[in-house]
Amino acid sequence: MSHASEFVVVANRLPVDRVTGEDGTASWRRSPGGLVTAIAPVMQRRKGAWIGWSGAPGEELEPFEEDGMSLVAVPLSAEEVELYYEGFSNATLWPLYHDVIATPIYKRRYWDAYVAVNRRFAEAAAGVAAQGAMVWVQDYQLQLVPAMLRQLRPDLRIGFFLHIPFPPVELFHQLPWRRQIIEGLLGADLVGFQRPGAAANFLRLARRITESGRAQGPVVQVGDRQVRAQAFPISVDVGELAELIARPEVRERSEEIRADLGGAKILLGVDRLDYTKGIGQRLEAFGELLEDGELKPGEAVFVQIATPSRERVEQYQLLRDEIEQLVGRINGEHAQIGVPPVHYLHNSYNRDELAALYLAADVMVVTPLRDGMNLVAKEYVACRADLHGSLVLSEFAGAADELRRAFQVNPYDIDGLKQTLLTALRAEPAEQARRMRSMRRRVIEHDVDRWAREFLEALEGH
Ligand code: ADQ
Repeated sequence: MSHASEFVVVANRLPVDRVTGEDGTASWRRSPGGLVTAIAPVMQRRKGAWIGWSGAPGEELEPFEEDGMSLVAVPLSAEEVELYYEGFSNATLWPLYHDVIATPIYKRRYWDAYVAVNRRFAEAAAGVAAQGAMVWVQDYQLQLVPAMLRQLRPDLRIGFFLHIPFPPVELFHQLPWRRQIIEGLLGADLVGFQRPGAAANFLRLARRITESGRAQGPVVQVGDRQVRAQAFPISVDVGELAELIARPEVRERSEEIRADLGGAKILLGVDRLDYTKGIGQRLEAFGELLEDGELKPGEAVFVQIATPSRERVEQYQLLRDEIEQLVGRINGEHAQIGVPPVHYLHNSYNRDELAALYLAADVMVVTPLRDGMNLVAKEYVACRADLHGSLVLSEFAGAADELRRAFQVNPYDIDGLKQTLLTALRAEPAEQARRMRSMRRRVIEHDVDRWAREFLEALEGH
């Protein structure tokens, strides 16, 4: 492999999904999502390469070009998917970094695989980066890559961005490999987080480990290098969403959804089916409002879209059963024929359908128990150019820092959540518009392009 790329992104997954045509031929399609959209123009301008797993266990692929990007697949065996991805990434780090909502599983076999796979990603990056190139490593699956890569290629400028929360010292200290993770991250020149509090948590830990004491500003001294840690709140592709909601078929679909639901007020949840998202809490609160008679069946419906996620991890299987039971109980108690109060859809939808749902929803309910940012909240705001609708938002989502005019809520407080749902449902149009206008200003000015630009400028200027 030649050392050719001036800009390299390293992420668990490649930014493309395989699609199989009707004639059985396979091709690639750019994955949906803001990260790819934000980074693709930079990739195309700077002869970029993206390093990631294809998503198929055991698959070996030659580097290929797609969409003006050069893609380098890192192979993972089925066993590595189980130990590094489902194990250390999603059964150890994910719950630990989300306030131990579920109990993290600490297994040495998981850790060994995490180290081996991180090394493979670092070697792949070292193999494609041009002299002095900029490398941007993404997320919790690859926290050892910065230090491994620096050792292989001290000439590179290395950035790292964590998409999920970074826990307080007291929780992080549970991790048997805490020192290695911090040292891994300290291989970067710039470590980006969603919230200032996360950057502060990291700085505290890093200063303790390096015994560097308090430095000036948000930096840690590591030998003769300075590592900077700072918040760069991620955002959505406002332009893409504006284009979607302008399409006549999206507007028609939104009207159709409203008509299908019989003119009831619509509360909407859109999440990966994950125990951090607070899906149970919001359904519980809605069920109690029906129980108490605060809401009449037919007056309001709850549409919960839950994308299947990490289905081989046990905690996710348990969660699915729990949510499905809860939905069954609420509908069993409160449905009238043809009018179930909860519409639960365990499926993934395309962007058109999501935009139509956002446009149809009177109240968007985003109640994570902990969330790095939560893009759904920002997508809803970006779609409501009509200034209608209310956003109920957990104070434990990163988005709460910016969306101050949402109806903010502590999702553990079921009474508070019930009250907030009612207030949001009953907000006058003028109040909805006031809140929405202020939130839209923030999201429109701070879209995902700006996020990528600010991170890369900070890295370049480091
Ligand atoms: P996630 O935990 O996946 O992301 P989120 O930020 O809400 O959470 O992003 C989910 C994305 O998937 C959104 O763009 C949403 O539209 C889409 N989506 C959700 N359900 C869908 C469905 N049923 N069909 C189709 N699309 C669906 C992690 C962190 C977040 C952080 C992001 C980005 O956990 O805190 O905001 O990364 O950094």
